[in-house]
Formats: sequence, structure tokens, C-alpha cells
Amino acid sequence: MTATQTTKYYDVVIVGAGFAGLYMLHRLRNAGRSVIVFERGDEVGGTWYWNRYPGARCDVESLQYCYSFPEAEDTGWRWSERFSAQPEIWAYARHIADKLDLRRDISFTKRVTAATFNEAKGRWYVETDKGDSVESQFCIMATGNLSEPTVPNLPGISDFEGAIYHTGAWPRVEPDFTGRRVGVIGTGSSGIQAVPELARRADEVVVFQRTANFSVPARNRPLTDDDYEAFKAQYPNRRAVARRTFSGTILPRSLGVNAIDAGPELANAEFALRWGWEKGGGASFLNAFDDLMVSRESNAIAADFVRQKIKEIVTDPEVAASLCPKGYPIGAKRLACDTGYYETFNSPNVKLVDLKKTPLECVTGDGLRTSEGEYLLDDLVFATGFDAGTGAISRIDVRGRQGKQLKDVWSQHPSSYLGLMIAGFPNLFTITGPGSPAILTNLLVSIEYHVEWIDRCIADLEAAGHTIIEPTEWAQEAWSTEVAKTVEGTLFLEADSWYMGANVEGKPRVFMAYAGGVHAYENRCETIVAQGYTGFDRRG
Ligand code: NA7
Repeated sequence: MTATQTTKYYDVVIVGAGFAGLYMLHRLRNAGRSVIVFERGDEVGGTWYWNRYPGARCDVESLQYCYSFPEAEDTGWRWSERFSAQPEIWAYARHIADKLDLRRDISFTKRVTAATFNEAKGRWYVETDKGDSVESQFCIMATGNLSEPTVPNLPGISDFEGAIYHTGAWPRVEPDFTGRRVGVIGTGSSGIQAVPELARRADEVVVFQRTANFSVPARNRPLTDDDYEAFKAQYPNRRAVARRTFSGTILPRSLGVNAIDAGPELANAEFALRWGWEKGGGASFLNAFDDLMVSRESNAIAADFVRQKIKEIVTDPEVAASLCPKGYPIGAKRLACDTGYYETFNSPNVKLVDLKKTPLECVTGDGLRTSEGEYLLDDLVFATGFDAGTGAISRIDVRGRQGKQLKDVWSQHPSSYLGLMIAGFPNLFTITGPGSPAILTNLLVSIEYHVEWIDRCIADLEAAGHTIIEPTEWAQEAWSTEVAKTVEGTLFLEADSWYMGANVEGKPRVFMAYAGGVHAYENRCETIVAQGYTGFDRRG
């Protein structure tokens, strides 16, 4: 579209009011810029707004999965558990929005449908499904990595007469599952978290598993005042240390050796500590040794440990065998953290259907049919994941220079420079975009770094007397090569994961993250800035 006199101008349009959009708004507003945020939900919170399914919980400790910037401190917030559940994280997002008075610049229930760059004017034109049309110098996608749910196109799905839910688009009014027979399709993190909770609420739960996933106990517990004071006493230091780690999270230290050198006996003893209360919870399990994601032999020791635990917990040997993941390395798909998942299969009201043995044939009016027979169900819960990384942005008609469509660019390769900008799309930023380490890290740490980087980048651009910034093609290609190198030789490449885009038909099979760690990544970005924004063309 072209600008009309009625098109309202903002310095910056932000798409999304999750943790990324909220902090970005705060930073830019503090810098004196006019900003509007478009959010498709009717509240702030992003991922934690949509993923309100029973059992939804973060796998990063609450005291680390929160903002660390000064104005977010001392706002009177107190986490109640070691790993927070969705209602508390969502309440935190709302609390921050209140304390920083963010809502006045957020336009809710608006889905951004198009963003078009007008080269002659150096402006973005952004449209929503509610008829908004605004003009801005910069456009920032704070759309999240796991925000476009995928529902498999199962034959007969439209015949189903019961209710259908997706864990990533859960209704605002909690469904009542009392007395109902619920089918859950999908056993990634979301299914693994939802199943124990649904089993408590429903009459019967049938879990349809295509691929068994590795899961370790979350070891969640209430946060005592002592825990709280101990962490808070060293708070700034701990947050700074986290940023110098691989994952942006402080975890029990690795033993500093390879599991293969330690040998199975010592390795299993350490895994036992990390399965238990002593060192357990979150990503601690995979942090035990240095070679778990590069050595097949070491990885097999860890995988065997988990399989042995499953066999000890699940009383029916056939069910236990089906629940044991096989055919890919532990950690190559995101390791799930559960609270009583495997134990749930000992309940008389929970049944596992192994789709590898009895494939799904179709949905019927009142259930699901596999090669073995029909399961009668009142409700279907899809825990089938997301078109991750590129999905949410690709659904917006984003057009850069010469009408180039971002969806087309990404249909070949999820290209970007630093996960922050894309060649051909001037003044468009992506917070935690593909090509950054974000999806392998504590997202709050990655978000804060990107927000601060973008804020400074815009200020530096202005100070240098320019109005346009865009990465060069060569810098972007070199970055893609560098990203690919970080994952070369690792076991991440050996699973059909959403990290690889493998869960979405037709998506390029490329590992979407920089796997060199938060610290190395931030150093790279800082060097690029210090050298005068190497790889970026600044003009206008
Ligand atoms: P995931 O991890 O992508 O898991 C999706 C699950 O759904 C997985 O078990 C899939 O099996 C299953 N799935 C997908 N399509 C089908 C069909 N057609 N039939 C049967 N089963 C299917 O998504 P989550 O929401 O659990 O987790 C995403 C991230 O959120 C997680 O990694 C954390 O970072 C938080 P498959 O493995 O493809 O055989």
C-alpha cells in the first residue's frame, strides 16, 4: 500500500506483546521514541498467554526466567515455586506491564497481516486484520519462536463431534474435563506436561504417541524465603554470570570431563544425582558431562540411564517399552521436564497407544481409529507443536526491497544476519530470530540481549546520521555458514526435531539456531558493533 495523509506515523512498530515486545517497548519509549505494539491476544504474555494448558510450566528456574533490567527489579514480585507454572508467569508479564505502564501503547486483538517496506520513503507500512494501517521507520518482530501452533491434517478431523483443543492455543475459559474421555495426540514437552494433569481431571485419558520423548523429573518445589534470600543476595552477579554461560542459565556444573572417559559407573552415579533432588531439574541432566551432544557413546550412556528409569517406574513392561525413546540421541530433541509423567501410566484411567505399532488411520465422529480399533473420546487435545522459529513471521505478508517476500526467502533457508536482521529487509528486526542461539537458551536472557542490541543499534544509526540499516548478502551468507559450523559434528543433527524444521512438511531442513552458546554469540555481536557494524550497510 502507499502512505495516505491519514496513515499514522510511529518511529517503531512492534509486533507481539510477549516478554520480547514488552521490554522492547519499554526501552524504546524511554529513549523518547513513538511506538505502537500490535498484539493478537487480548492481554500481554505471548507464549505464556497462549500456552495455558493444564500442567504448563517453565523448565528454567523462576529466578532466572525473569527480566534482569533494573526497572523490573523491586517491583514487589515474588516467585512461589522453583519452576513456575503458566498462571504465575503470565501474572508476572501482566505485573510488569502494569508497573511500567506499558498497556497504553499496546493495541490488543490485532493480528498484523502485512508489513511492506517503501524504498523511496524508507518507511514500513504495517496493516492489521482490524483495518489498522500505520507507517514507521522501524518494524520489530517480537513474534516468538513457538507461537504458530500446528495441527496435523488428519483424515476425518472435521467429523469429530467433541471439543478440539491445541496446547498452544488453549481457551481462556478452562474446559471442564470432569467425567470425560480425553485423547491427547503428541508427546513432546507440552503433551508430557499436560497428560498427568489431564489424568487428574478427566475420567479417562488416551495418549497417542508417535515418537517417545526423553523426559527427566523437573524436581519442582516451593521457593522458601531462605532460597529466595540466598539467590537475591547475589542477584546481579548471578544474572551476569548466566550471560557468560552457554545456555544463559546457571546450572549445576558439568563434571568437566567426557562421560566416555568417566565410564558408565561414574557417569550413571552422576546421572542419578541429576535425576534426583540433589542436582536435578531443568537442563541439569544434559549438563553433567562435556561430550553428551557430540559423542554417540556418551550420549548412549545417558539415554540408557533414562530408559532404565522408565522401566523402573512404569509397571506394565509393554507400556514401559513403548515409552522408552529410541532411534535418536537424548537432547537432540528438546529434553522434556515433567512432574509425574511416566508414573501417570500406572493409573488405571490412562492408556498409551503406540502409533508406531498401531498407526493412526483417521478421526471419526466420536473418537480416533488406529489399525487396532476405535477409541471413543469426548475431547481431543493436540499437543502437536509449532511451526517454530520462522512460522509466525512467515504468516505475515512481509515485503522488503523490490517487493521481496520474506516467506519466499525463508522457504529456501531460514536466513538472517545474527538472528537480528535479514538482507533485503531494511530496518526490520527480529527478536530471537532464526540464526541466533535463542531456542537453545534461557529465552529471557536472549530476549534482553536482543532488545538492548536493537535499542543501541537504532541510537547508533541516528548518531551516525543515517536512517537505514540492512545486512549485506555476503554477511548473511557468512553468518549462515558460521551457524551451520556451530552444529557440525553434534548430535543435534540426528533427530527429526522442530529445531531442524523437521516437524513441518515442506519446511527447509536446517538447524535453526547458533549452537555456539550465549556467551560466544554476544561476543560476536559486540565485536561487530565495536568495528562499526561490520556486515551492515548503513545509509540514508
Ligand atoms: P513438539 O516438541 O514439537 O512435540 C509435538 C508432538 O506431537 C510430538 O510428539 C510429535 O510426534 C507429535 N505429533 C505431531 N504430529 C503428529 C501426528 N500427525 N500424529 C501423531 N503425533 C504427532 O511440541 P511441544 O508443544 O510438545 O513442545 C514444543 C516446545 O515447547 C518444547 O520443545 C519446549 O521448548 C516448549 P513426532 O515426534 O513428530 O513423531
